[in-house]
Amino acid sequence: MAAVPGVFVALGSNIGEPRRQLVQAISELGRLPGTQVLRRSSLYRTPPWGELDQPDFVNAVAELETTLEPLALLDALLGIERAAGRVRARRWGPRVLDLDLLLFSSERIDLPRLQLPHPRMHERAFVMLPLAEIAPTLRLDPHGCAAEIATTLDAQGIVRLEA
Ligand code: PH2
Ligand code: MG
Ligand code: MG
Repeated sequence: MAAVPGVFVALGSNIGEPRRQLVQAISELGRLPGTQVLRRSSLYRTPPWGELDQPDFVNAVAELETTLEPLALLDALLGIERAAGRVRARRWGPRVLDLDLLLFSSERIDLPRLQLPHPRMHERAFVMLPLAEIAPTLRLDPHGCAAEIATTLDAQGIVRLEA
């Protein structure tokens, strides 16, 4: 089967050594079967969103191409999270590694464990800034393209770390 590009994964961490864990996770994404990392954004330090009483996060976005099916990729992401020592605790709480599937090419999926495109990505500056860096013209209809959406969001406190 041909590898599909346009598969975007958001990465986040705010426990341990977030930068090192994100770089490690990106290299593990590239070692998944049938999968290559095509682009990855800079790392961004971002204030916590949702639950404010926790450390700042480091966030990034990577674009993959993969021959994996969406649910197989989701399982592989959970496997990388687990291997990094992720324990599932509070919703929106602190985490060693969070890998969220944002888009799988033009696929639309509405399952309890996987909704694609990710239904809330366009509201979150910690996702849209790194996404707009690597895919500014990517359309997220009906919200517009990634670069336009990113400029409408509150980016206060977000710092782009070196690439
Ligand atoms: N992830 C959350 C909750 N809040 N805030 C930031 N800045 N970055 C995240 O990745 C993040 C968050 C739950 O996944
Ligand atoms: Mg998340
Ligand atoms: Mg997650």
